[in-house]
Amino acid sequence: MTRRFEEKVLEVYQDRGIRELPHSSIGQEAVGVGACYPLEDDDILVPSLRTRAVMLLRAPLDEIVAGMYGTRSGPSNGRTTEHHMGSSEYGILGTTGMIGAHLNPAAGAALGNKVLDNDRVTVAFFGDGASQRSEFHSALNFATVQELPVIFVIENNHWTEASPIEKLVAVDDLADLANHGLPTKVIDGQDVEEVVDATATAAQRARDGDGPTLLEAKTYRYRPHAETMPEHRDEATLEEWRDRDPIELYRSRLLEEDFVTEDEIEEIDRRLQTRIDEAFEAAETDELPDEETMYHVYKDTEIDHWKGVVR
Ligand SMILES: Cc1ncc(C[n+]2csc(CCOP(=O)(O)OP(=O)(O)O)c2C)c(N)n1
Ligand SMILES: [Mg+2]
Repeated sequence: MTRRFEEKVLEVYQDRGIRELPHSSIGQEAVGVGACYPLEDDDILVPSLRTRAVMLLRAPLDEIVAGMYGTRSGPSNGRTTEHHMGSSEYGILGTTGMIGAHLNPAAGAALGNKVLDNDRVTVAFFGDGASQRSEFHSALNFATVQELPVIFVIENNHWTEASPIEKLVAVDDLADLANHGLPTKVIDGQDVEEVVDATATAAQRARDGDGPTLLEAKTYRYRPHAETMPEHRDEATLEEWRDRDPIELYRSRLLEEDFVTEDEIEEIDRRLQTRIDEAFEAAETDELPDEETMYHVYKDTEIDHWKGVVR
């Protein structure tokens, strides 16, 4: 679903534009999907700028696409696009434009659930770039000291916009930066089952009251940082990662194990494509929000200026 959805986003963006600037997660889907799969419906999810799978898992497709178009049926009724979207209804804490700023709120959500003595786990996703922010350390330290039910998942796609992570840190594994006394595990982010297993173990630990875990999932994005940005990475490395495509890997495994047939996979694909196409059609005709929607968002909002944003 995540792959087909993102392909559609790119197609529409290149063809006629949408309000949101796509930051594609193509290539990284197994991290978000795998980490959410073993969770309960009322666990709290805190996505990174790129964890597209989180919204797709929890929110109705029509609402997500409306969010991308900035129209009134989106979860924030047009106040923000899906890129930084949250929804208390769907148990998703929205992130902000500040990389890493969602990590302390994630620990806060986990503290809340601990105080309420419920069984809910919080899972926070963030990139390798966000691991360079001070929030990484304050959130991990606080969560460890307080034994909070939270899982931190680094989506290490090896690049922070235009900077390779190897130029930013002197360690091979970012997990080695997390010297805060919590368990850490480096996992293959292209292997969805490995992500599921690691998250299931971390979730159990959190529910047992034993505290947080940090998972570092090694992965790669196939697209540039965002659609308007230049490509800084070399084609050979990209090709190596494409050879370990998470969806192809899992598809081959399922076929080898006779778990599904080619026909069944094609049928699933067709069904998804139809649902996605319908959601985009609905968003094309959805209305933009009323002017009042913008009140109390920005001080002294220039409504005319806002209207001038190209759809
Ligand atoms: C504090 C801060 N610095 C810089 C930026 C600009 N910026 C937006 S995304 C990004 C890269 C983030 O890299 P990473 O955390 O690895 O996530 P990825 O884009 O690779 O998924 C940067 C530098 C920002 N949004 N916030
Ligand atoms: Mg990155």
